[in-house]
Amino acid sequence: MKSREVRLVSRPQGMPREEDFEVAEVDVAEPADGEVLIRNELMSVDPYMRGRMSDAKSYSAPFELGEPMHGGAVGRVIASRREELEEGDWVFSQLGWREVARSDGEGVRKIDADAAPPSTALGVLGMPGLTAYVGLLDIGELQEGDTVFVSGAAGAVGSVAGQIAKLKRCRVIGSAGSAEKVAWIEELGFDKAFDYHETSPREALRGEKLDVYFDNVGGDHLEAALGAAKTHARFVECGMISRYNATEPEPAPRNMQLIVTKQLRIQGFLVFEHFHRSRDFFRDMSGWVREAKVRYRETYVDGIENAPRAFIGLMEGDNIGKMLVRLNAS
Ligand code: NAP
Ligand code: FER
Repeated sequence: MKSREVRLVSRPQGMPREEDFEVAEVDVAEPADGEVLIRNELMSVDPYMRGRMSDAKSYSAPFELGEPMHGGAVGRVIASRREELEEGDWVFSQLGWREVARSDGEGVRKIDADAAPPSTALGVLGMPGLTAYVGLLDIGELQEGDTVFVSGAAGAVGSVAGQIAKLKRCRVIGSAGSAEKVAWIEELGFDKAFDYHETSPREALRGEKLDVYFDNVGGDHLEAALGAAKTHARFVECGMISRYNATEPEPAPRNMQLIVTKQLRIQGFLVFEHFHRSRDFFRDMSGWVREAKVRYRETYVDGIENAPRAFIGLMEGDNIGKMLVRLNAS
């Protein structure tokens, strides 16, 4: 069977370019005993993949040049020689960036497509949602009535983090990169929202006293949050996307002494070490989504040939909510 896959062909310097990727057609063999074939319907592009495109030492191995990349995907079983999977089942796997995946079942998990749209397994009910949940509740130790600032607030993680904070009766401030994004997070109930291209984070946070900063951005946003933090505030260091494509060292934050004088707790975390919370997360978040207490949006790019563009678009802010690639648009 024919399938197309996306390979990394050169390690990006700065912002990735479409030439750093190639889309190749390959033959996929019939499944052997114990194997399964999956036709992916949707694949995820996520900021962490930028790290895997570099060969700097990290938590996990880099993508190999000339090999298909991988990442979260949902699809349907088209042939199975495994007990627990049947043709037609919806599954989640880490075998994204390809149309058809052949697998020995490792990391393949059935999903209930009647309970929630399969796309949500890549967003609000998947890794990004878990990141928001663990980050705010466990790392940030969110308390009712806290004042919380979320950067990257119209993205997959940030939009969920802000809504969890609203559910916990917090005052929530969010930053995002366009007027449309600001309008959306205001609609979600954020108490204050600003477009950081129009108003600097420092100006927007003037007069605010933060208990918690949920950082997705780093840089000037982090500097401004240090300035606006209360004594003993907690900083949840989830991501620093303003740095992921940088080629020069960062000039900011320039006010790190405030960590001492305000006795701040600044903690980074990776969701991979918090999968033990998946069950609690899934129970709570499914309920919140069902009751529309947490709302979500998804931005779709069609066709595997456009997956590199979708990834670059994610870095440039093209998405509202979760960025996904739809592989079999009819
Ligand atoms: P996302 O927010 O849905 O998409 C990325 C967004 O980042 C873009 O839409 C863009 O929105 C914003 N952005 C890009 N460059 C920026 C810049 N220079 N300054 C400010 N904003 C910029 O992605 P996500 O999957 O939800 O991830 C959000 C953050 O969480 C990332 O930092 C990611 O690395 C982190 N993360 C961490 C973990 C973990 O385990 N620690 C897990 C998942 C995600 P604008 O239009 O608003 O600029
Ligand atoms: C992310 C940014 C960085 C993320 C993970 C990392 C899961 C780090 C990964 C690594 O070092 O392997 O958004 O999300």
